[in-house]
Amino acid sequence: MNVKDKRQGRTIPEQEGRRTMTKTTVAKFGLLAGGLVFAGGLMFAGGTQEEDPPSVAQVVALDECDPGTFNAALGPDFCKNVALGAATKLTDLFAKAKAGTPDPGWDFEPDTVNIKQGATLNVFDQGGEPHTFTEVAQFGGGFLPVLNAPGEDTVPECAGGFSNLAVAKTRILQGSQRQITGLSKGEHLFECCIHPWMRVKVEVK
Ligand SMILES: [Cu+2]
Repeated sequence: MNVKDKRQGRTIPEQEGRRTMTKTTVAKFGLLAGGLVFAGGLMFAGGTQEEDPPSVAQVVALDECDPGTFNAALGPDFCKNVALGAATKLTDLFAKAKAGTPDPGWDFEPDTVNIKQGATLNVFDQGGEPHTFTEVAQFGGGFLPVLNAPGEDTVPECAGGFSNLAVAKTRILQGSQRQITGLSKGEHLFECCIHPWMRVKVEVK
């Protein structure tokens, strides 16, 4: 991800850069994959010259937050439940996490994603509250100790919570999506830094 930031950091305002970086990164990575021989000519043509456009894989974030109890504690409109009748109260969510049996209604689906190098991962928050989709070296605890399993420490990638810009950039608000591009071949682990039992393993071939 740092590569993208460096590539985009030159002239584009930071906010805009963040929004546009996925598209341009796809284009650039695609071009690199397509062959550097033609790079000079293709650079101005954008990403449309690829013979096989990168495929897109979908991941959805789900939850069953209860608006009454969540919003009383976390602010109005924090939770917009879309689970049609299924709802977990905030205190129940805490209790289940503390017991080491976190609520399965908070979930990324699918749990494992297989993509080819160059493909785009679209992560859509179809739940009622915010999540993060954060790459981690190893699965572990998020930045809210109250939601971590017993004895589970915060992983370095989640440390600091949203006051850490690197974590904040991985946040996905309800009803919005985040695109992940440029993943190298091999295994990548992603988790939610708020609800750390929400985990996805991405295999890039
Ligand atoms: Cu979450």
